[in-house]
Amino acid sequence: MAIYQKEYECMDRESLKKLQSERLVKQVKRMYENVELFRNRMDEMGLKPEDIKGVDDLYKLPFSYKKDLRDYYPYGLFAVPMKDIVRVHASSGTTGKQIVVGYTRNDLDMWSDCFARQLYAAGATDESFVQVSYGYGLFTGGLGAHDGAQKIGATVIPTSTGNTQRQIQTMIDFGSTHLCCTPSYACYLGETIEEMGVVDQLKLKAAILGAEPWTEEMRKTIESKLHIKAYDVYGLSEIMGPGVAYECECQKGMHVNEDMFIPEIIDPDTLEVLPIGAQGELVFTTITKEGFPLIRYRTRDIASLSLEKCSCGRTFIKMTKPQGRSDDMLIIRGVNVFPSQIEEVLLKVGGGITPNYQIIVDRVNNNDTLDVWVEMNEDIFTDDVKSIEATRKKITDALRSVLGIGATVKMVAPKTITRSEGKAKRVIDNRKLH
Ligand code: DLL
Repeated sequence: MAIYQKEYECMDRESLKKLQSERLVKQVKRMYENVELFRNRMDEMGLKPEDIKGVDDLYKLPFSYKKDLRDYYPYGLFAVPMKDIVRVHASSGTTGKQIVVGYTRNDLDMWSDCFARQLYAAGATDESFVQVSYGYGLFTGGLGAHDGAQKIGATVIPTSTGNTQRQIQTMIDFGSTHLCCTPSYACYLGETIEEMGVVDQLKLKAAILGAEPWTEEMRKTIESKLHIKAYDVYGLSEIMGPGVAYECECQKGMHVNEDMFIPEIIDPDTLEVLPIGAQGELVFTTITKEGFPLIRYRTRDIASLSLEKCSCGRTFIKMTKPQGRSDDMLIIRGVNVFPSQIEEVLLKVGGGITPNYQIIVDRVNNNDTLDVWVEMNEDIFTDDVKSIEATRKKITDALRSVLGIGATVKMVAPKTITRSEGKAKRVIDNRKLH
């Protein structure tokens, strides 16, 4: 498959380190001059821009946090005058006040390269039809994918989310070859396509899915429902948007766009930088961003990095699929549980259950409870009670063995769990209400 910017994507590691170092030194100097919070933090540490001579000095720099974006809301961390900011995006996340990010013309250009690299890696060209079913608006998904598709000269079909049956008709009529949306929406589209019985009318070859955690089991489900190859794309508004890291045809982790972002993995408790391969919190430094640069931003996403040679030829480091934000991690009866672990169990058990589920956590008599609602498909739903009970037991046993704690599994009728058009809301934690 073609590589969009081989000169960067396949750069030898030594030249890449040199490029990163040059860019980092410039970025630190620019930020010290233009971002008050950053200057204050450096001053407090007795650190001057001249002390940063290259990537080996990165560890000396102060971290930045989501709270900084809230404290300096809306524009207090921008490093250029507002006249140079040509677009803003915002993210509300799952908790609290929204955060605002801004881009210069050059930032948008670099960002579109990030997504263009992803599209090429998924086999798209100027002859492709890219349907963007991420939400358009303040969310970075829609416009981020849109600009990338336009950059490679593909025909963009900007459907945004929602109106699922019409989306599918458009997909058929306009001959969409590449689909960009969240994995949960791809699942919903797949389910509706099946119901409409139109899978053979699709020209779809690949989907580029991200913005929320999803498992390998979910990938298999989507690929088989839509008859496509599904690629994982990672990003976050604070750093850029979709395309901070992108998956190649090998589907073994996502290449981080290291000419623009330097990743680190830290231990979130000790703040120690961990060696390549260790799992921990992802931290990013933006080395080309002008409008809203960030140094050592703590993403709260849990992942690991790998420098293993990739057979696609790209030399950029790879990150694993984040299991979820540490903020999304549930602590149930003292045990850490990621919703994605539950998804993995459910889809592995398979046999009559759909990829739709809901996790309900509560506290009864000072004890945490974990309920997992699993939606059945029509086949098992109309089966006898015995086989439904057997599946329920299988799931209960598998959950206990993977999570190390018991869960109450409830099998619910087809179509009872709300479908998602954007990021799915899998967890209801009622403990916060008490
Ligand atoms: O979700 C940007 C994006 C749009 C990425 C479209 C990919 C595709 P935010 O709304 O700021 O930005 O949310 C960022 O979503 O910190 C992760 O926790 C999660 N996330 C994003 N991509 C993935 C992924 C966009 N591929 C937050 N796998 C991040 C798992 C992901 N989690």
